[in-house]
Formats: sequence, C-alpha cells, structure tokens
Amino acid sequence: MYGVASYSSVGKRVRLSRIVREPGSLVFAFDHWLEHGPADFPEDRLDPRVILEAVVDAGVDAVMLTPGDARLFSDIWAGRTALIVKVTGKTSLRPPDAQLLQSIIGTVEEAIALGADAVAATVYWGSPQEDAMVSQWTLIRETAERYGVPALQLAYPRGPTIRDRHSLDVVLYGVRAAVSVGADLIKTYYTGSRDSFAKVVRAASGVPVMMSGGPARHSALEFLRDLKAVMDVGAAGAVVGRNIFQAPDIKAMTRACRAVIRGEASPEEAAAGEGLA
Ligand code: FBP
Repeated sequence: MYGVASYSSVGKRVRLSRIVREPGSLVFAFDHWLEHGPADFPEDRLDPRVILEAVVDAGVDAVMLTPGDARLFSDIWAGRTALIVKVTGKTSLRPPDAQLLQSIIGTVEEAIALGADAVAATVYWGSPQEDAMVSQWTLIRETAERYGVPALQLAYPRGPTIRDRHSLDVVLYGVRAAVSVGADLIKTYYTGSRDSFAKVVRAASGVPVMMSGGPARHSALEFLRDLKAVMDVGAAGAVVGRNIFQAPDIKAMTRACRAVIRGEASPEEAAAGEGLA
C-alpha cells in the first residue's frame, strides 16, 4: 500500500486504543439519570458523584457520560480514565410512542472540547423513527470521522416488529446494521449464551463488540459468568452501568468485573476474592 495514513485515521486509532485495550476493557456507563431517572438509584446513591468516584477509584478503562455530567465531574475522571461522551439521550418521562427516538444532547465538537476519546450514540434499529435515528447517527459519525474521533454505537434493536430484543437474529441484525453504517465500536445486548454471542462477534467482522450490562442480575456471580462467556468468544469487553452501581459494594464489583474481563480471575475466583455473593 502506498501513501501515509490521514491525520484523522491516526487520531482515531490513538483514541480508540485508550478505550479498547487487550485483553479486554471495562467501560462504566453512567447516563442513567437522564435515561431512567430515580428508579435506578438506591436512596443512599442519589448523588452521581458518590458513584462515579467509587468506580473511577476502583479502576475502569473508560467512563461514558452525558456532556453535562462530563463537564461537571471532570475533577473525578480527568487524567484517570478515558472518556466517552454520549451525544444522544432521552428520558423515561416521555410518552410510550416517543420512547423509540433519542434526541441530540451534545455535539462532536463539544465532546472534543471536553477531552473525549470517543463519542457514543444510540440507534434503535426497528423503531418507527429509525430514519431519524440513522440520520442523526450518520451526522455524528461523519463529524467524528473528520476529527479523528471513534464513534461508538449503542446498537439497540427495539420497535413494534421486535418480539425479543435479546434473540440472536435480532442482535445479529443490529450489529450488522451498526457495522454497515460505520460504527467503530459496538455495544449490544447479551444473547444469553457463549455460542450465540460468538456469532455476534463474528458478524461484526472485526469491529470491536462490547456487551451491554443490562438490568442488575440476581447475583454478582451470574453477571461475572456472563462477562466471562462473552470474553471467551472474542468480545472487546463490556459497557456496564446498573450491575456495578446498584451492587452492594461498588468498588468490589468494579474490580471483579475488571478481573474477569482481563482474564485475571475466573468468575468464581473474582467473586470470592472480592467477597461478593
Ligand atoms: P446498563 O449496564 O445499566 O444496562 O447500562 C447500559 C445502558 O445502555 C445505558 O447506557 C443506558 O442508560 C441504559 O443502558 C439503557 O437502558 P434501557 O435498555 O432501559 O433503555
């Protein structure tokens, strides 16, 4: 091949390497105050600062925040962990027929101004408003591309034709769609087994895939086993919110997730080592 890489392709590679690390990365997702509201937060954890401090102290590869929270809490994350700014969002307060569209809540330029290593945006594949979501995504991805910023897609199939968001065919379709529209990194639902997730990773054709945490499992061990299953079949890591910040001991759960993702401990060893039930 002749020629040298473009400035932006170098920038994208450098930024991506701060998030996607070998053998795997733990990203803390923390946009839940916007997306879900108080229902997600135990009474003693209403202050996001308390949660974010604990997670960053325990050590994660990156945090994914809204632009406003990235600004407000920069004293916690800056210089300690990579930053992904999520530039789309919605609240659960919307009426049901408006739940399948996210709004633009920040720009790529603002994310760069904040020091972001990547931008993230949700696409609800199969939504009646899929057209608007894909158009938003394309604008975000194209702008990010120009500045050498990787674009993470939360590839979430949901809509009236989708019966089971977690079924293999549905997740596969969402991941292939995300690849087709240029995602640099994909966050998607767990399909419930190691073998099925292997197909999801293969379908991404080398674009890194991270498992989305989802609602808190019945036990820490159950979640750690899910992490192990996806890591065994080539996932790039996981983007986890509730399974960490709703855990009785946030720091212990963060460390256990990280150890399993990095292959430093089995789920059983990680749970026992951190005293998790
Ligand atoms: P969780 O690990 O808590 O599932 O967080 C990941 C995430 O994608 C968040 O970024 C987002 O707020 C939330 O899940 C979306 O949840 P829902 O699936 O209820 O829309």
